[in-house]
Amino acid sequence: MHITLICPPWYYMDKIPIVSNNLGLGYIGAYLIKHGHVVEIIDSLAEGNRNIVKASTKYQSVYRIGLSYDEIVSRIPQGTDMIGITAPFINHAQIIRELSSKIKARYPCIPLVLGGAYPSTMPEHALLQYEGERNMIDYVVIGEGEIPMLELASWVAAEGIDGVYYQGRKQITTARFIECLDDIPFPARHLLPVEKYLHTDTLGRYSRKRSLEVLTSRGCPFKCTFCAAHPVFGYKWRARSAENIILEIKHLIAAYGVEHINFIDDNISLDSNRMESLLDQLIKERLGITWSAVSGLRISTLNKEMLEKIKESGGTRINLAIESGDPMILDAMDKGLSVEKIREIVRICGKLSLNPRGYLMIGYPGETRESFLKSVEFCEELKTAGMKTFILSIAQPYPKTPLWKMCRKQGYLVRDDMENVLFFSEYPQPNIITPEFDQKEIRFRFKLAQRRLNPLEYWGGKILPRAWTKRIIPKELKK
Ligand code: B12
Ligand code: SF4
Repeated sequence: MHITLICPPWYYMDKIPIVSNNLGLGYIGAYLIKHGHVVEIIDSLAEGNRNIVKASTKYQSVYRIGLSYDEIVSRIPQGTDMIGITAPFINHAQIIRELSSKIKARYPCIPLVLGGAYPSTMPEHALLQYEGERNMIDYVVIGEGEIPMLELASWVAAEGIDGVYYQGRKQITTARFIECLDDIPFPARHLLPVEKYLHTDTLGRYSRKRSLEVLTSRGCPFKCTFCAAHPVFGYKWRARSAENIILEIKHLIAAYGVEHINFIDDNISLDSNRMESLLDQLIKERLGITWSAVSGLRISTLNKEMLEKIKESGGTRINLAIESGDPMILDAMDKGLSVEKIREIVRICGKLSLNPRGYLMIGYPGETRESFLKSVEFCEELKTAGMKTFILSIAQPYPKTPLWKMCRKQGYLVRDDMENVLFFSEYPQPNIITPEFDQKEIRFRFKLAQRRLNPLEYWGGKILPRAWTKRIIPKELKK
């Protein structure tokens, strides 16, 4: 079969030429090619990331970044038998509707498959993209896409494929998880516009070093109440061997001259033996690269020996998932983390000059003014112990998470319209209000935390959202 995979345009709050490394499409493409299919990928985000236009969603103005829909449709190669679109976020729903309707208008008979975190989390919502009487999406894939996509391409009847949902199917199932990740090929980066990814990090910032993303494990056994990772990769942690990861890194160095690796795992250090083995090999092989773990390292998995190896192996920009400095809130989040452990790990990082950054969440249900201040004071203490800066966000209940279920039950949601809900929780736009706080109070707390913890990003009473991004906004976009 000839399959065309598409990364759609994105909505974003800032006017920045963002890219995605598209590892999801890369993995699916490589898997299909391994089994004899012909694959092409249209990365409309990276290819069109200078095409930034204002767009309106139900509650907020955003920017739409990427090629126009007509341009995407015109790039679909003749002879395509099946089209797959990735939708990594729930707020992609509107874009998916618009794009799929354009594709179906031109190619009504080509089956359209949708995968990613959005359909995995809200399959019914994702499937029912009507325009008049016509359904835009033929199949929705829930969970890992490699096996269902291969089976669809191999003409296996859809009713027999786990993780494939379509109109008329009664049961929603999740795709079979790939048990041995070493068995699947590396992402088909040769189909992607990799040159466009090399100098832009995951948040659209300029990266001096040639950098690419690598995924070394899937799944996470923890149940942090706010986390939306499980609908795609599940609770069972599956990991690639250190040898397999080193092979991929060597390939990236040889093929793309990569100097820095961004590991994007949910939980890269869960198994300390595997993590140490990976670090040992990075040290032994002297690959001359640096690396970071963008999603944050789980503090409970770290210790002094591991941190020393992280440093020696080229680990930079260490992000620590702290979330709160109040033990009561940490417990409410089911973080399984104590403030003593946080303190210990930050001190060691400080001594090793690892300059960690901490994730901090504001506005979790139960957070009173007192517990918020306790959290900020704790973070100030961490700054004196070696924490470089804090990445602040406002608690956002993503669908199907325990936090979302609880907020719904308690009537805490400002808007229960997950497609359109204010998605950009690092901005002061709270979607939770509780007896302890309203939206105004959360904005106040956010600004206060920003001023006390990140004074450089706070100026004259105004938060400078991503002041650093200005560095890479091209002149033509600064209108
Ligand atoms: C890197 C990352 C980012 C990067 C870039 C994302 C990207 N896609 O490149 C950045 C930093 C920009 C980012 C931003 C955000 N992110 Co993010 N991000 C991630 C992260 C850590 C890795 C994504 C990734 O590449 N995974 C690896 C690939 C292999 O997985 P995948 O893309 O899901 O693909 C698999 C399946 O989904 C499926 N599949 C995917 N596409 C397709 C297509 C077809 C046709 C098929 C059949 C199957 C299929 O098969 C693939 C292989 O098995 C994930 C966590 C995670 N574990 O995935 C969170 C995650 C996706 N992000 C999340 C969130 C919440 C956000 C933000 C909203 C955060 C914020 N507050 O601003 C923003 C949204 C930005 C926006 N414009 O809307 C949530 C998604 C929640 C949701 N349900 O929508 C996740 C799951 C994190 C979490 N634990 O909660 N993110
Ligand atoms: S936040 Fe991290 S540790 Fe917690 S469940 Fe999600 S991936 Fe696992």
